[in-house]
Amino acid sequence: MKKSTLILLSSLMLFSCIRNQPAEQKSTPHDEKMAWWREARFGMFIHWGLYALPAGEWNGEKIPGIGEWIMSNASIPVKDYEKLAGQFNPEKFNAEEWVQIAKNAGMKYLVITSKHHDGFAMFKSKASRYNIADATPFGHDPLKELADACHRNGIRLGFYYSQAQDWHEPGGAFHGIEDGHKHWDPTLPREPMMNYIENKAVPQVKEILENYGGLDILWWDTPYGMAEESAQKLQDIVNQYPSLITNNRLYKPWPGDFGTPEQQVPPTGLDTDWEVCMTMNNTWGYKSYDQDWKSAKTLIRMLTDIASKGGNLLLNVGPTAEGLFPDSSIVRLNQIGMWLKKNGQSIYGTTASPFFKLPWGRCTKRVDENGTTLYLHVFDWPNDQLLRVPGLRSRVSDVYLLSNDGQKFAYKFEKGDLLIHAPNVTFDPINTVIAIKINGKLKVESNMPVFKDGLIFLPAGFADIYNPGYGIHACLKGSGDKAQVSNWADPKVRLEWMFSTPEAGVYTLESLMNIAEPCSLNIKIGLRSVIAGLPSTAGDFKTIRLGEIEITESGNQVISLIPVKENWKSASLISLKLKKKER
Ligand code: H79
Repeated sequence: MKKSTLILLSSLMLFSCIRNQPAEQKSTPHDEKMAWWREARFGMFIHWGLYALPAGEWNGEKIPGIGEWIMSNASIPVKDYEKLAGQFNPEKFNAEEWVQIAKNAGMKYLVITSKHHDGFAMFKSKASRYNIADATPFGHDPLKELADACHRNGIRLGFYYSQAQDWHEPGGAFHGIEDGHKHWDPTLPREPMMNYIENKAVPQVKEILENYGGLDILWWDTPYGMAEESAQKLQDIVNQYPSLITNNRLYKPWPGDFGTPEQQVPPTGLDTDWEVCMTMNNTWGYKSYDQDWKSAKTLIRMLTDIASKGGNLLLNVGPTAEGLFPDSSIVRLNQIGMWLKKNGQSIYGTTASPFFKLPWGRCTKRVDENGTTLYLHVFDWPNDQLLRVPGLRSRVSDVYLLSNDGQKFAYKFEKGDLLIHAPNVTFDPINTVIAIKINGKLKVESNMPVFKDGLIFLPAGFADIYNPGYGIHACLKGSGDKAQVSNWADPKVRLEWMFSTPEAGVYTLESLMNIAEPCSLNIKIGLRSVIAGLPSTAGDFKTIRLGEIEITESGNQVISLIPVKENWKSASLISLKLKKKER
């Protein structure tokens, strides 16, 4: 073996799936504040407001887009939208029931919209009469009951507060304000945003932090038009609550306590704490006719995927104007809860996977005074009775089914991999969790693709798929050798692979792809890039030559495939190969 290859291999030993996992070091005050949140892993988002009444329809017309945006999307005049308050009477609202559903789903915290962009406060407010206690026949404060129910049940509580957008106020922001657009309602006079910040946002934020027995989370959103000075006024209030956790959406450059990927799961972990917020259908606020529900399988695997990357999932429910959760939401929450009752130990309080990629599923880990446990989340149960755990270089003392520790699995080590004997029974078709007790120190050698036999082979299953929050999502279909990136229809979607090569030089690129119509891809490694023209493959997978590219330095690399948006239609991809060109 060449010396360079040796150096490369040893540096790979430390390279895991998480690009920047926080080191397990002494805990800081920040760590102490975040401890419960990191342990929790799974929370409920609730979007509830006046928009639940129109439920996605205005004047008999179905309004496209997310339901809580109906006022903006349908350009509803402020005075017309206000009238909804007169009809809002959620008599079936039962705080205890909501909290029980969340708790039973295995959720540890709840974040509810105290005021969304429409400007209507769902709590009793002295700062503005446009609130549920003063402006509706319901006439009292449901968030007070919800807070009490959370406290009774040991569920942590957060409020969402739209600090910048407020479509009801002369000084509130709206979509387009930064580009100089006008509010859709010309009868709403304009005022400086600071008036709104000082007279409504600041007093209301004081109210919610004071009146509910202490919030655990304050969830800001869409900082359109926010000046730093405005943000600072709100931050000054937050600073009086040292245990309060806030997100990164108060003011654009400010990181807050956690990052907030919305409607998308990042392909790898992030440097900071982070929480994916996600809907079960395609809307946050209730829309009567949105029946495009994600399955329990998708949601359980999503929670697992997020945990394996070190993040939290905040999963949304949009209650009706009567105060009920949609049945389809309840059914899914129940199924997730049943899975978590058996397998929760593999999610709560776990940290990110030490593996680069696992072709059959995901991994989470727990390091505590009892040592290290790896939880293998098997999405695709092997049909050759062999589950390969790549590069596990630790001693193992036990391998068993998490939901039944009497079910042990035989195992052996072979060529640096751990092989687990998987019987011909699929224990859980959604996600079977196998626990591995590590004896001593955890050591994993990365299975990141490397230069071998003159080429670098990058399978679809090893790709990082960067999906946009709002747009068409590409996904991995199938598993193992048959895995393909499919539904790659949105040009905002890019694919990346990490790999390593000890050999700088010129490489030719080819890919096994199925391409609907002629289009082009921008391919980048480091500072080099090429544009590849792709022919149509007439409905089949074909090997396509993508040209050549220079790798200027040996070592770890990232290759990106970025659609050229002008002519992008749709493609699927099975693999990418880089072959070293002999000179
Ligand atoms: O509260 C939920 C959403 O209402 C809020 N954040 C989550 C947690 C949110 N605000 N904006 N967005 C999400 C995404 C923005 C979508 C947009 Fe558009 C698409 C802005 C422009 C195009 C919606 C549709 C506004 C105009 C058209």
